[in-house]
Amino acid sequence: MITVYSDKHRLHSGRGELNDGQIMPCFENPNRADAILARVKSEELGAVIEPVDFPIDAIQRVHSHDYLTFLKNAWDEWELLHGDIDAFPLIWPVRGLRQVCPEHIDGKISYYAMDAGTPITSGTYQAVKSTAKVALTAQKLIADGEHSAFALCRPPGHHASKDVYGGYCFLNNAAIAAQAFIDQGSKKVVVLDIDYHHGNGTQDIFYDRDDVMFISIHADPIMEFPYFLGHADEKGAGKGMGFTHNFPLPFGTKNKKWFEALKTAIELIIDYAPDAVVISLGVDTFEGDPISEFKLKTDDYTVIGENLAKLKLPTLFIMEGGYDVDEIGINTVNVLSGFEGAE
Ligand code: Q9C
Ligand code: ZN
Repeated sequence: MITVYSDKHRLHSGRGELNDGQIMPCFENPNRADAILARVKSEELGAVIEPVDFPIDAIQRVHSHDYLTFLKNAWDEWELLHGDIDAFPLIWPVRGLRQVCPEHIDGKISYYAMDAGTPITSGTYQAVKSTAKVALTAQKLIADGEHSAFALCRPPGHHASKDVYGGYCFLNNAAIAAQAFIDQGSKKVVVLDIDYHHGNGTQDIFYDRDDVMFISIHADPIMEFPYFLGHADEKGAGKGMGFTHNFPLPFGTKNKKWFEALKTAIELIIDYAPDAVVISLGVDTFEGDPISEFKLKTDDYTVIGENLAKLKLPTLFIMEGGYDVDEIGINTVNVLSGFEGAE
């Protein structure tokens, strides 16, 4: 399996995130991608290639013009006022407040952010543009005939919506790739999100559509981030009704219950019969993950890959979360080699 990777992920490296009431070192840091790349190489998964350039259009199919302009200028506007300090929001437009975007950078950050865990730094915009290109390059490999490909995206994307960033995510790499399949003629695409957290951004982007089915297995939002989306009764809207499927699971979930949900998800995919599958691949379901409460083990990741291969569909893996840096490479590459081994 070919891996698409760019060193530009390093340009996004926050100094800290607000976690449990304290500024702590970022869980989402460059060491994650370094560890995955090292394992891809040591396991000889396949060639590692650089992303190619893409016009901004492919990103604009998913994200609004105003949001992309904000991301492009946010750091410069912030640094001018506050200096070389990571940019964070301090207020949110909650119930009773108006959704009107302010002009002051502090207000704009608060308008577009969903959490205080996601710093904007000097290199964030360049890094996230590059990671969208990583996703699009891997998507193109599949459009050109590869059966599978791995987009080693960092930072991740599935919490980012049309005009919202947060949960360590800025551009929704999986949604951008799924939309690219549709724009190139695919009639039906599935995004299967197996990150520990609900992919609220991806769900929101495709909620009223029947050409992109969204399926997510994740920690129940009554207990876990992103808290405000991902319940089982969210099924889609309008002509998208019935094309969103959520499998919220409790803290402590082990492989048995997790694989039951995966089995149901796979049956849904078979019934839908898509032209391609995009996997939002998070390995923060791992028992050793520092911010998560599921209990999957290293060998389970191989079985996940084997199960996904049974679909016999073109499959694009997009990297999302996973914060146990010592094990993230092993667990991620286990999914990919499990997939290849079962083909
Ligand atoms: N106390 C992804 O996995 N905050 N994002 C965690 C823990 C946000 C995770 C705080 C977690 C976002 C892509
Ligand atoms: Zn996650």
